[in-house]
Amino acid sequence: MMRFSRYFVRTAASTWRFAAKRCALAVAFLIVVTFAGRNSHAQANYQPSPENLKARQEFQNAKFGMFIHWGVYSVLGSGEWVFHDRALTVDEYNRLPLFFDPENFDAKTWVALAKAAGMKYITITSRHHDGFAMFDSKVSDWNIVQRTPYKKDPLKILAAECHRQGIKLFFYYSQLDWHNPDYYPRGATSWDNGRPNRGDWNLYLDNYMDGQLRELLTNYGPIGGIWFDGMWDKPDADWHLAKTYALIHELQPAALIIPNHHQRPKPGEDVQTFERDLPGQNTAGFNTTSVSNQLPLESCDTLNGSWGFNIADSKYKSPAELERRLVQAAGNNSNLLLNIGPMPNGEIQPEFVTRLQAVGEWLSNYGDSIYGTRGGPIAPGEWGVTTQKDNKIYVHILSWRAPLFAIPPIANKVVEAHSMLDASPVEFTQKSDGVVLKVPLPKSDEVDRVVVLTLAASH
Ligand code: FHN
Repeated sequence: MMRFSRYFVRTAASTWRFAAKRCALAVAFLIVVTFAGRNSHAQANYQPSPENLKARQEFQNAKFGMFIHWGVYSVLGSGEWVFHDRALTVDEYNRLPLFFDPENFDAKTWVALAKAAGMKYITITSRHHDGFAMFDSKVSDWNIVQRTPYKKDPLKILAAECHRQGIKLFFYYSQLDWHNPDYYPRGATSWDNGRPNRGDWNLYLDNYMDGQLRELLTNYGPIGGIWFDGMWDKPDADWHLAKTYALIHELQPAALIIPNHHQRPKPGEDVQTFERDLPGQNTAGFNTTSVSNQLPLESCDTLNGSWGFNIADSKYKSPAELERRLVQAAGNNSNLLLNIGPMPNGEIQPEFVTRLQAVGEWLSNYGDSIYGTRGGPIAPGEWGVTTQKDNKIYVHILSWRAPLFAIPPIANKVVEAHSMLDASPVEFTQKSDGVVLKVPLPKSDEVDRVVVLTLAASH
């Protein structure tokens, strides 16, 4: 409901702006077009470097990542939008960091949990829409080192641990800022929170935001990339994307730019991401764009219903649901970035831990059908999906009720088929109109019957 109202706020605001634009003078219209044009060119003539192209492949091979929303908002246990949802003033929100002291934060445990879950990368909020830097930033004192009793930089500690344990670290960075007065003119999610009615947009982008991005790309070793969010708050603004994207690619050519702007990918962006939907679906209401066939794809979702720690949210997805979601993502040629919101004391709640461990256990048996694969040759459906790697097609049957299972024609000859469950052979017949597999009915706790088809080499 809360989520709905947020998007409603956004939708209502953009509808109003749209109506206003239609009535506005042609000249105003031209300005909007020019601004949108600037963003749509983003980093024009961008040629990804060889390191970047390699990083894209590795990203696609990784398939499963841990999303972490963690900030001073977690103190209130009411999600990461609490500043906005309770319409707090800046002065009121400024008190929150005083209570953020995550004495039990242990990067080793976090990274070990991601690994136990079979996750290959971590994407953590370096700052969310409250603009609060969860890292040691010299650009402003609105950061964890200067404003909290904790006084340390958890991203530094986490980055070191990720490097030690061989996990890639990405930084989520909110372009939207509810705290900085220079985020002006304000966007669709704004409310009167005590900021002055003036501000310098150019200063916000070129000094503040790019300054912090420079810090994130220079002080934490090689990072996987930057995961942007919040442009949807001011879709018509000039976000100086060309400048920002060029800065990132110059500082770390292999770092991937992953924008969650819900628009078509723009030049300079390296991954297309989808929030709470698989690529091509739109159950969330804002995933209306077409799916890129050039860029790696990612889909993010929550383990319960919240991004930031929410003490009242117990809508945990079961391990079976999570496994199914991962399989569907892989079959749609996408990664799954699964979110947890750690508690303000730095611990990850047990409901998340046990579920992630269960997914990791499943992956220890079925990982070959997920990691390093790409979407398979058969269109995903209610029944399931396919993934493929080298001369293997993995048929992931998620729903079936009959002992015979038919799939559409496959170009190459199938030379062998077996069940991944126990390596037992699967009888099959291949004809020009399809392949029929003999698959015994599922066991009661079976999430995914994976049949591995080995193909003859094509000549
Ligand atoms: O508003 C945010 C939300 O808090 C969360 O960070 C998600 C993650 O994809 N993105 C935004 C909504 O699009």
